[in-house]
Amino acid sequence: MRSKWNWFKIPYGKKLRNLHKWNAWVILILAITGGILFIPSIRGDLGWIRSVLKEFHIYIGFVSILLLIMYIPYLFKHIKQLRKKTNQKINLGIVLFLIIGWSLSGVVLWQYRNLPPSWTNTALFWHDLLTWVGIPYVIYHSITRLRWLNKKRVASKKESQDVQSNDEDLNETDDDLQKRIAAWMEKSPVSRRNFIRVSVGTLLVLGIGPSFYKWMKKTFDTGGSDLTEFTAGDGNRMLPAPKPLPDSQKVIGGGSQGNYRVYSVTEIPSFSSDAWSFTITGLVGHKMTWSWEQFLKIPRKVQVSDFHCITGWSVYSNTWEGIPLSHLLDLAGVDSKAKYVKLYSGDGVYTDALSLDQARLDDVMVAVLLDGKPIPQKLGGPVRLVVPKMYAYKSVKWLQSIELIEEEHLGYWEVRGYENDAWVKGIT
Ligand SMILES: Nc1nc2c(c(=O)[nH]1)N[C@H]1C(S)=C(S)[C@@H](COP(=O)(O)O)O[C@H]1N2
Ligand SMILES: [Mo]
Repeated sequence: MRSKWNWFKIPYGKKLRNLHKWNAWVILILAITGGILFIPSIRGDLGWIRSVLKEFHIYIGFVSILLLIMYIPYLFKHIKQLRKKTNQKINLGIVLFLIIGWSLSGVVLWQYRNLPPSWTNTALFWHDLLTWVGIPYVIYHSITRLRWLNKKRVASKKESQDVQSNDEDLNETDDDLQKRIAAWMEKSPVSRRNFIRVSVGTLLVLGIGPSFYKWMKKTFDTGGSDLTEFTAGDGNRMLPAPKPLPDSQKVIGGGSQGNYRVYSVTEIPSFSSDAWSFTITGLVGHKMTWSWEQFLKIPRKVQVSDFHCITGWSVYSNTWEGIPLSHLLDLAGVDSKAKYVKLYSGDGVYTDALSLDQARLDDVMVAVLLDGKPIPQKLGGPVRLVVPKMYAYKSVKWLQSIELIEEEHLGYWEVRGYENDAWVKGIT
């Protein structure tokens, strides 16, 4: 190939067609990768692939922004040209709104480490909402504008004017199938087209509507109603039930604001008090093991704190009741050689670690109750760690064992690309 490809020398119409085609591919890739990243139940199965997928999604997101920038010089000409085509103008407006919204919120989510949670919360909301609305719209747009559906219309238009709109561009291969379709469309093109539009629209609404509704309900319900549901359907059998302290009983935080997304890298484990124990081992004066009954006798405290996941969601004003981690460390007596606190989940897979200084922060808690109720299985009960000033991947669910160690340990997600430094920006 001798001739150099030069974007600026391509005719306007072809430029728009190219941009449209590339944009379609980019959105398809973003929809697929984003969809996979969104599904909580496959986080564990994905493992490190998740981190790579997320990075890939971000790169492709930048490609999408680049295409938007490449389009801007032609925006006004394009709008002018669509003067009388109201539907296409509306479509253009919707698509631009979607792409700009996805881009802005995406950049904020990408920069989460440098921004306070309120920003990422808002960005995640818009990123999700635009996806719930935008992807069905894009699917509808792609199906109802398939070439053969518009064949007749385009063909008749062609006589009088040049066809500028890229997706109406006609590919004139006359194979049998196309002929048959053309004949079929000939009979009653408009009603058939409408029939297909209505069918596609209905299928999309029926297929995506329920999940969208669920998402809306979760998002706009700030009462933490999932907590009630999780508690009611709890699979843990921990007896006796822990008795809440007065502050916990009163739920002094006023009840959790927002909903947890239930994450687990394994199947959600369930526990029974017969088989459950809590241990502290490693570089300690006395190794400790508690049964559930013994564990409940250790004095607890109540705190109200917020909970932030790096993916952009937060749950505010949780009333936790539990044992300050520093108190447990004192009971075991930390050896002078010990530098880190390694945390083991009862799921047998998930671990994380804190430095001794971090572990001794006064809001780092081995929690047993949330909003006055035993922590349900899905949220890490019977016992989970909470580290309010750090991103929630440090808050190990189903915590059952603590080991004091000398060398640094990288936790489950840290090995798979998350920063070991998990401080949340903008909170103290
Ligand atoms: N054992 C275990 N603990 C875990 C996780 C996990 O997958 N397994 N996920 C972490 C992450 S990334 C987050 S955001 C929170 C989620 O807590 P939730 O499932 O109660 O919402 O738990 C953290 N602790
Ligand atoms: Mo997370």
